[in-house]
Amino acid sequence: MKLYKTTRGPVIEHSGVCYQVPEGDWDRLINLNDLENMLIGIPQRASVLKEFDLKSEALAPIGNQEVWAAGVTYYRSRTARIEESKTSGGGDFYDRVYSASRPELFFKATPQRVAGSGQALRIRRDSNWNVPEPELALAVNSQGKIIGYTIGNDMSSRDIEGENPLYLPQAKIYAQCCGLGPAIYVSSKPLENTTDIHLEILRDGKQVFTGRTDLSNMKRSPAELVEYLFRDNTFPYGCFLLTGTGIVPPDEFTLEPGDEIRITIEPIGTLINKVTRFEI
Ligand code: DO4
Ligand code: MG
Repeated sequence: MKLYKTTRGPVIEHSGVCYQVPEGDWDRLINLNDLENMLIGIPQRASVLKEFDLKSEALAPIGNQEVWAAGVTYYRSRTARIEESKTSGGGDFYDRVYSASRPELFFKATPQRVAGSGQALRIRRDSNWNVPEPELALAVNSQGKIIGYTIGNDMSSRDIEGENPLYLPQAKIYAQCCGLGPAIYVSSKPLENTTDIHLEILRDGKQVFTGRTDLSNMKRSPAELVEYLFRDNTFPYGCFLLTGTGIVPPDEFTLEPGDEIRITIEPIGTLINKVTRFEI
């Protein structure tokens, strides 16, 4: 069941048809104990939403939740970061965190730094090497239960992080640094290991990069990441946790203003964002 936050409040899409969700408060809704069953019952009870264009009315599926992210959970991310931080001597840290039992977890975004599908994401004006990081995002309620899945884009400035690993918050947290959406795929079942993550980048309508990975390449389980995140921490509204990237474009690639980033994870959908640099 796909749950959207829209200009008309929460909406579910079921077999191509949209229905209004009776609970209009997003934070309360995603923290309901029996969310999945409540949503499953809606098509029998509610009337179909008419004259409703999901594409133009959907917002980022976030209310007051914080966005966190895990790092170096894929071998590809470890290797790319060892390479980019070679001259700063940061490489050993990435190798160590890849094999340690404690994962790398970092704060990624407040809700106002998040862009939904169709909205613009930014690259920093003081960076010349920027990439999208396409990641499975876990929607977690205040009790630490994974209630569903969405798509995250952990936009990153590789030159800033590569200069010194301590610059990571600047490389990763800035205005419009995080894509999220288009919907939460609400499910109490874990996603299959074969679930594909696909990235496509278009420039002037032409493909300039494409890459894919799947969840079997992720070194840590979603449950393990959530368990660490909730150790000695509370999230009264729940939170989102991006699970790390397994797709890194070649070193000579950098995003440019005007590029379109498309990240697809079925059964969630496609998160589409254009890149800008200056407007905040
Ligand atoms: O270690 C730095 C960040 C890693 C990251 O964001 C990722 O692996 O996705
Ligand atoms: Mg990342």
